[in-house]
Amino acid sequence: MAILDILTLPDPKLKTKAQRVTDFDGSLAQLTEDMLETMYAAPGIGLAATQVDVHQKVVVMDVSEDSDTPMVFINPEIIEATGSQTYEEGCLSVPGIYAKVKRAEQLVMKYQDIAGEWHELSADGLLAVCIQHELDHLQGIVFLDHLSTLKRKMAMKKLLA
Ligand code: GNR
Ligand code: NI
Repeated sequence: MAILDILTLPDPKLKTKAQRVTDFDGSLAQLTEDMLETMYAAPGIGLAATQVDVHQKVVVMDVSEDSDTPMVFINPEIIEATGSQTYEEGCLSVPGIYAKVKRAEQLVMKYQDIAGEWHELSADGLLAVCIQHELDHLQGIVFLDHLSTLKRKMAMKKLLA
């Protein structure tokens, strides 16, 4: 187990698009363990591999109240999204900045587990917010990219102050 360094803005590596995972081997299992340890230590409720400078489609999450429900999603894809909700988001890669972001309320995601088996998960509320936030990271998108130009500029100014 190891705690990994988390990239923060304005690091351009956060804009990298992740590649599909093709090898379901021991190094993938090791990566997900290290990502979970890093997420819990931060502390955060989700972490995308992009944030630890690994540009593969790997996400870990735990949105449970007691932080005792780790989830690992490999090659996740949202296949249905409906409704809308607004939630005040933060991000370990954008420390100290919080802003309301509008996203889908319900979604269905397909993903592989670390053995390569496919699953489907229906999500709403905070879990759906977190899934959309993490899948954005895999595409090189951070939550500030959902804000108006003015709000994004104000956030960047605060971040760099
Ligand atoms: O820890 C986190 N909290 C959070 C709160 C609201 C919406 C999204 C998140 S994810 C964030 C951890 C993180 O940066 N994941 O990429
Ligand atoms: Ni984030």
